[in-house]
Amino acid sequence: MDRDEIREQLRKLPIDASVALTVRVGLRVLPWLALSREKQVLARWPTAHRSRFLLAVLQAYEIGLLAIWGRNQPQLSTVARARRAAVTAEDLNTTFADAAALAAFTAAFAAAFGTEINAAFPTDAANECTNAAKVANAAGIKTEFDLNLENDLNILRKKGAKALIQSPLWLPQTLTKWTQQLTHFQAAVTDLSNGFDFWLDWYAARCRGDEIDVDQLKARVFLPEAITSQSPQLINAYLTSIRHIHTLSGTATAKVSGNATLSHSRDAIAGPLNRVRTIFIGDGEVGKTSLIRVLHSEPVVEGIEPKTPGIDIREWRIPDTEITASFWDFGGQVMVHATHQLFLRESCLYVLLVSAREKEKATERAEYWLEHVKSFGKGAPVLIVANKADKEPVRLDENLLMEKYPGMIQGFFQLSTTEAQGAFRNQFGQFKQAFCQQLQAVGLHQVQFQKAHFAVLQNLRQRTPKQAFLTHADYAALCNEQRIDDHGVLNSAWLLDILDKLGVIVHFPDMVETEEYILNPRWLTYGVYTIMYHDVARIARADAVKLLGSKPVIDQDGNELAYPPAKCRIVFEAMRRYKLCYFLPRDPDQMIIPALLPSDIKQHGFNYASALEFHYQFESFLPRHLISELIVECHEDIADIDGQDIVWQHGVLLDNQAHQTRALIQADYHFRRLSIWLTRGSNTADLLATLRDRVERIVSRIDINYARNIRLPREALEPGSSIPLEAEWANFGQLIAMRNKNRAVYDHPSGSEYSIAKVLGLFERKASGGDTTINNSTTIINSTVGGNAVTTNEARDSFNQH
Ligand SMILES: Nc1nc2c(ncn2[C@@H]2O[C@H](COP(=O)(O)OP(=O)(O)OP(=O)(O)O)[C@@H](O)[C@H]2O)c(=O)[nH]1
Ligand SMILES: [Mg+2]
Repeated sequence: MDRDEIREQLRKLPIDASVALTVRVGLRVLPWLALSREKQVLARWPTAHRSRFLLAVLQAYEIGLLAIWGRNQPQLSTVARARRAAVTAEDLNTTFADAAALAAFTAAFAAAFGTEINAAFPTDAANECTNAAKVANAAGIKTEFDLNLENDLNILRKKGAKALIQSPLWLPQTLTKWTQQLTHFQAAVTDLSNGFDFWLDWYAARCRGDEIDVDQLKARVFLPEAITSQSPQLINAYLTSIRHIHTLSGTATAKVSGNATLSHSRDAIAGPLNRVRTIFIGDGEVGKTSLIRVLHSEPVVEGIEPKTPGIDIREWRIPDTEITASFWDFGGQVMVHATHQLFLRESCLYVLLVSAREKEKATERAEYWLEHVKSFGKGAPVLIVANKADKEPVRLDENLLMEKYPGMIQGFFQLSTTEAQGAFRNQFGQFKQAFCQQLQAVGLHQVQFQKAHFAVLQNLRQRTPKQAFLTHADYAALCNEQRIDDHGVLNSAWLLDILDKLGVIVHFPDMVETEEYILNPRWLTYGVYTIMYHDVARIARADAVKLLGSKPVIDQDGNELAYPPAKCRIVFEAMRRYKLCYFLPRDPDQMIIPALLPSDIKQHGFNYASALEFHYQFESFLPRHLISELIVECHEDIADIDGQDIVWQHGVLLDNQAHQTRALIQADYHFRRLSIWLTRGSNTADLLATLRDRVERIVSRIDINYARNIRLPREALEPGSSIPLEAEWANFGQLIAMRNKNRAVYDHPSGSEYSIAKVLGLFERKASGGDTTINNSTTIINSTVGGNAVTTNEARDSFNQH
């Protein structure tokens, strides 16, 4: 059958039929996937990527299958895009262009792009069928393939897409050569030894035409982020572990075939935890706590809500579901913005509140917080609430925000929490509906727990009222009891990470010094924020202990949180580890919290005129934690002038003995800039390299764009170039790109000319061992600046020119 014939047939059928047919033909040619000249299956794919590619193809089939059952789910398109993005364009052009992979991959993805399935899809489907037919032809099974294709179309016409997917893949009389090839395929897949047994069973079930369990299929397609970000081996282990999850009707499905066994199969029946986290953010007094009150049907009276000290945690059952949302209500005071990063997480729903202000201001504040979500929440979904609309309407530039944060914003709402049951009743109803929908969408991606995991969780919950801590040894014993190993893929460390993401415990993997996990997240948040809100930049340990123990604290479940002196160390350690504070080297009993230092500049007498100047210009916002963390990292070098440490909230003077150089660092939030001035000396470039390294490491944790600029020193002017009246700047990355292209002179737009070698000679560390500068970076990406290919670093440096 040729392409046009197939297309004509598909045109007469619902779109599902096209999806089902493409998935079927893809499945049929799967055993020929990436066949090398030596007839080795998978061998055409680079060894290092084989598992990843194979998993991508198999997951693509699953997306296609689910599209047949719930094609209009917007979440499915999101998942399809994410999986597609996991395979780079380069992979697709080279390795995936492989005929069998193409049939499998593109067809299944095209099928899943919900809204994009349109009248053209039967054509695409017909293309994939003919591609698959070519593979069949090359494999010498063309006649068999055609017979089955005819048969598929027959079933589609008579019984529809779902029936087709749940019928045997091959007519019995056509299973000759194919079975031989299947054996090769199975051997190649088993050789990968990355847990693909699961998929071989899965494939066997598709070949038999087993019934599709849609709930299970959903659980496999909507994987939690904590899983998708892992290796194919872990993803496969997870898929294996959820084979027996509860279906919605509550019965365990055990239609697994083959002889692969689960390590804990007899007690593996479990399901999702049914918990999602929502984070309420926004400036102080915009009404976050009030909105949470309204959702709990509590009255809101203007003027009586106290400031939220740090983070409050409350639970809320999503109406008509089994899912409980935990609301994390972040206090909006500026001094704790830097601290919030510790507790912002991915895979949450964010509710961002702004309140009535002039348009630019409200939009700017929304952007400020959206940058946080983008950076720390990895682009999680956000609902934007313009609150206090009873006073005056909040005017937000919605188009600008939608454009700047594509895919993140799921809705805008004008609300009044004081009038939520009055004049703004309808608006509140709309918000609540969208809110519940979004929570359920986040809930789709829940981790599916095994019974053993649930048992650990339950045990931890029972302990929480009595104790806020769990020793590492107790946790190990608990896992041991439930036969959760400390090795293997879904091990006790993995469980710990998941429990942290769910907000059940707080676990900082890097805090090896402490011997305990914190069972009650509130214990740590309350501890850290109590110290931050005390608003004293220098505090002795003993006083901090007194402060923490000064009044009883009750958590959301009514448990009293105790801060015995021995445990307070954990709060200090978390703050030190996460660079919220440092201890004075000359008096280690004194804790210094840079974010709480006075904001007035300290007198430092630094000579700007002769200094070299380098700065980071941030595109959207200067992260609050950057300067505090930098101060903590450099605290041993803080200059002491007349017995005074020269450090303040937004800046610091460093006296670096090792490099015999002074550096002044200052953050300017208005201009979104971090400036570094350096005294000149033989080691200036070394100190700059160290500082750059630190700054870039801190900001690399978040997804943010910046440019690196340098003030062009006059001594680097080319002979004959007139001395400019004002300071002139150049983009550091661009200068390096020019130097790498053997350009000698930089033409400043003002007309001045500078020697590139002289400029870079002052700012760059001489190339020797252990060099950390970027001048040897050669990665070329497909991006152009002014028509020239540039390196990744340079591309980032030039964001403001795009
Ligand atoms: N008129 C009016 N007042 C409101 C509204 N929502 C909240 N308020 C009042 O605004 C003040 C601040 O509200 P909160 O809910 O405490 O604000 P918040 O965002 O939690 O503040 P922080 O905890 O400091 O970050 C309180 O006095 C509320 O009563 C509203 O929609 N209209
Ligand atoms: Mg509050």
